[in-house]
Amino acid sequence: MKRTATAVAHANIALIKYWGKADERVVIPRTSSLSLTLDGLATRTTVSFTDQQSDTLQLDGAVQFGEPLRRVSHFLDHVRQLAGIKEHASVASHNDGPTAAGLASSASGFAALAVAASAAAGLELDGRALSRLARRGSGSACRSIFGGLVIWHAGHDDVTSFAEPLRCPIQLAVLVAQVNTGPKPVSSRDAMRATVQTSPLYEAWVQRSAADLEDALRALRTGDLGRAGELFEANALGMHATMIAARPAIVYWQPGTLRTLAAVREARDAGLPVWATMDAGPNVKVITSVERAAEAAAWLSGRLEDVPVTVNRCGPAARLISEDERG
Ligand code: 2P0
Repeated sequence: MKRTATAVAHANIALIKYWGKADERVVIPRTSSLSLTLDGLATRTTVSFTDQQSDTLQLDGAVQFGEPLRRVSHFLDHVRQLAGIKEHASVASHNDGPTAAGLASSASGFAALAVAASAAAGLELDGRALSRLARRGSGSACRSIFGGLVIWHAGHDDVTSFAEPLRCPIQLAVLVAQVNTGPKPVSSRDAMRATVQTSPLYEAWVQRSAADLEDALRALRTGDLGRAGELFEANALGMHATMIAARPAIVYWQPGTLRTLAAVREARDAGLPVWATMDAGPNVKVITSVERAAEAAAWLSGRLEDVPVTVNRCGPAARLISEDERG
């Protein structure tokens, strides 16, 4: 058995969002979602099964205890069960971007962990099986197993809830406007649980999201970025409306968020093909076409001097890397 493996995976940004679980234990979502895997914001993770007494976790060089270690160890229990092994593992992970800032570090993190841990444990899993495995670590991670445009079928159990890549006739780019990259006040996991349990707007968003997904897929297939962009923005703002209506309210927005959203509307009024989306944090991601991405980033940077704007294109699938590539 190969005892050590290293994998790299990239963050993904949802275009039609995942927000709320039907089953918390194995992470089955209430809605299907659609995402774009990015070329930046990577996580590189090495897993080694050894004769040590317990699992260990290092994140960007810092030894982790408590909840982060518990979550990784719980995930490794499932890998051990699939592989029929008992050894504990040391896990060392490095993020390109900030951790837990609503920039999808758990997506790239658990996707890289799924690929590295399964290989180190001697499992040979195909893309679908890897996506199902990653999903148990963090829902959005199942989409980072694949590159480019990816759909996560909600399904109804562990077997039917998986991600798969889709062909995308439009070359999309995502600008990330970093309003604040500090850790978020409430984790996505806790925030979505509270929304499902207490928000009177949640069921309406779930129903609308199914229609948004169908309409967005049709718009992408026909090359209609304008229609797709409207749906992406509406779906994300609707998701935030469900959170704001939760009791107590979950408000990730900051003053810089509102300024950035206003700048995106102004850019659109000025003829740029830009639509905003947001995740569980104050940062704003802007969906545009690859052809207009540099122009849109320059326009937004001009308006938002204190908000750094980076350009991301479509990125690749999660993959194992060799000793030489580990750096
Ligand atoms: C998404 N987000 O579709 C949505 C939009 C944030 C807002 O998936 O509890 O870290 O580990 O399954 O995957 C963030 O949620 O949550 C997320 P868990 P996860 O990208």
